[in-house]
Amino acid sequence: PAANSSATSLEFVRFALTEGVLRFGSFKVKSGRISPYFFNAGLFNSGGSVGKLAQFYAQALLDSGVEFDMLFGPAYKGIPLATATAVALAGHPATQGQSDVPFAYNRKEAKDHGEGGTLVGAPLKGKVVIIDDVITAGTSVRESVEIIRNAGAEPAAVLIAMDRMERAGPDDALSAHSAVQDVAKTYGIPVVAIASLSDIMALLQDDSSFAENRDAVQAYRTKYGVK
Ligand code: OMP
Repeated sequence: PAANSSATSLEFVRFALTEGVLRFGSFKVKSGRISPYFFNAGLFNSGGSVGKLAQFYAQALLDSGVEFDMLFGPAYKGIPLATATAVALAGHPATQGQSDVPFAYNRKEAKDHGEGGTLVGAPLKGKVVIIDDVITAGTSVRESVEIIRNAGAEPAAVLIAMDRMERAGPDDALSAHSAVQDVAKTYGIPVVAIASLSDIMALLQDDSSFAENRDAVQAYRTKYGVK
C-alpha cells in the first residue's frame, strides 16, 4: 500500500523519473500487455547515475537484513549492476570500509580458451544475492538459481530495482500471485526491491501534473495488479 512507501523508495522513483528511466505513455511489455509506464534500467547509463543507482541497491540490501556473502549479476544487464553495487557496499557508511563483498557474473557463451568456462569473477560460494533490474516472468532468475546451485553455493535473495506487482500468467488465466511472489515461493528466497508500483502510485498521487498518468496507471493496476 502507498502508505508504506519509504522515503528511500520514493526518492528512488523520483530519481528514475529524472533520469528518463521511468516513463509514462503506452508500452508493450514482455507479457504482451500494454503498460502505461515502463522502467528501463539500461538508461542508467553514465558513471554518476549508475553510481547513485548502486547506492540505492546497496541500501535496499542492507535494509532488508538478508544475510549474504557475495553478489551475482546475470548477463548482460546484471553485470554492471553487481559490479557497481559491490563498489557501493564497499563504500557504504554502515560497513565503515570493512565490507569487501565479492561478485561474479556469467557469460552468455562458454569460452573454450584462456581461463575457459562461463563464470567470471569471484568463485561462487556461500550465500549469493542475485541482482537484476525488473522481474516480469522470472526467466532470468531461474537461470541464475541453477548456476548458483550447480556451483555448490546457495541463492540468498533476489535484489531488483522495480517490482511491477503484476499478476503472473496469461491474461485469460491470471494467477493470484505476482511473478515476484512466485519467485520467492518457488526458490524459498526473498525478493528485495528498491521500489514498487505502490511507490510509483504514491508519487503520481502527490503531484497534480501527473493526473492523467495516475488514472492510466491505476486502471492498469486494477486490471493486472496483485493485492
Ligand atoms: P523476466 O526475465 O522474464 O522476468 O523479464 C524481465 C524483463 O522485462 C526485463 O529484462 C525487460 O526486458 C522487461 N521490462 C522492463 O525492463 N521494464 C518494465 O517496466 C517492463 C518490462 C517488461 O517487458 O515486462
